[in-house]
Amino acid sequence: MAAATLSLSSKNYSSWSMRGWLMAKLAGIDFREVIVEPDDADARAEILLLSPSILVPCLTYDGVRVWDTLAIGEFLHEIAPKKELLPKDRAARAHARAICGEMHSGFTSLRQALPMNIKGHFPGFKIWSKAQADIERIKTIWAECLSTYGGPFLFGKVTLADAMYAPVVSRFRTYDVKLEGALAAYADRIWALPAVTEWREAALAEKEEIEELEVEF
Ligand SMILES: N[C@@H](CCC(=O)N[C@@H](CS)C(=O)NCC(=O)O)C(=O)O
Repeated sequence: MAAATLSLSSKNYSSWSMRGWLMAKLAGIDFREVIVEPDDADARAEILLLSPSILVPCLTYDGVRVWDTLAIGEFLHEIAPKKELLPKDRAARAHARAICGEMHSGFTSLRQALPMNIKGHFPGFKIWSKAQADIERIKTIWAECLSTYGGPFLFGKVTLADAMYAPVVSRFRTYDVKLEGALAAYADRIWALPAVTEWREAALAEKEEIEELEVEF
């Protein structure tokens, strides 16, 4: 079997890369990272070859090419069922899929106003109302999951849902979004996961900076 590959872009800025990578780590597959620089024309051609959507991440596994993070998560769940990347219980699984879908298709204000930037830290960052509404919705999602399933992760054990929301934890840290109690503890737990630690250490070691995301606030 050819080695699996996962195309990624910046570890500091690319939240979808982070999600796909964390999912692959949770699934325990062996894979080679293919880092592509989206601004570079040659690299874009390379991404196109790897991923018909011209987006990262894209997983190639055993001759199967899967792009789009939700599809990657579902595929990994199928090939590594013992890892229980989605909850065993059907109702909990439906709940997990719903909040993964919500992350995948929503929270556009949060994404625009608070782009992922692991290296950045902007204390006292001013958050506009639409982004605040997204933050409140995310807090509600986390609180409901933690109280329904008892923690320590959203559905008890770590699942795809935690991978989907891990970049949000990063954004909250970067833009000084305050959390309390169980939510703060959950965010700290995500940040301390070995895979998340590995990812953020690699992000900190990255040299490239995207100027418009490095504004002084
Ligand atoms: N819906 C896609 C979103 C992927 C996406 O937007 N990826 C961004 C990086 S975070 C990208 O590849 N952008 C390419 C570019 O900007 O050229 C998914 O779930 O994978």
